[in-house]
Amino acid sequence: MNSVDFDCYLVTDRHQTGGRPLERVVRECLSGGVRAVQLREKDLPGRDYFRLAEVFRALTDAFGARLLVNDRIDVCLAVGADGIHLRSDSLPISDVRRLLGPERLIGYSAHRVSEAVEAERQGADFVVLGPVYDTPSKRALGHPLGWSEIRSAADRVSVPIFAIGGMRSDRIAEALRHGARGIAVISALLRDPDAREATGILLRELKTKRAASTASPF
Ligand code: 3NM
Repeated sequence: MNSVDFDCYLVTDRHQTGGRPLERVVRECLSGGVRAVQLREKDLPGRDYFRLAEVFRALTDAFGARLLVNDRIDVCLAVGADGIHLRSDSLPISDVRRLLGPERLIGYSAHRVSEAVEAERQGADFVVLGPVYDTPSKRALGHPLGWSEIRSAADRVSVPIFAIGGMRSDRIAEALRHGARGIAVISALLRDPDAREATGILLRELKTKRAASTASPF
């Protein structure tokens, strides 16, 4: 149960859908094949976040997909989500593991290699590392990391690493080449007028490039 069985991690931001309801756009992504969604609507009050999480639990269940909730352990438990996604200002990973038990997934947002190493040590199941490229919502984090940080994190931790920040289909080959398990995305899918089609393109690219990167040289 507690396994990272996806390589494209869709992160939500209802402000990036061009006025379309978030649920509708995420449904399109799920029907295009997305297997894991992180509900991340940081500006919603608890009650609204919980209600939205209920809707997303039903939606992801209908597609047999994973639902992870950003930061809110109470909301994660209340809606029966598959996991939690933590960040540096969340409760410590090891305490969350104690609260949630071994079955639920714990993802962690890291911004440098040392944080990825520490997240694994504390019991995270996977790490999202970025921003790899410049991305408007993350300029406060400073300079983009570039691919070398993904490479050194992948060399130092054994949990899967997902590259985030400016990920698009034409950057998948680089992500995999630098040791990432996959990518985490917002705008590449949520901003696309045809999110189902965009998801299909992204997932086909992941599959093709993964097959190429694991092909035997002989
Ligand atoms: N976290 P897009 S970058 C939510 O570096 C988020 O931790 C980041 O959006 C990090 O796919 C980011 O549109 C935004 O670039 C990702």
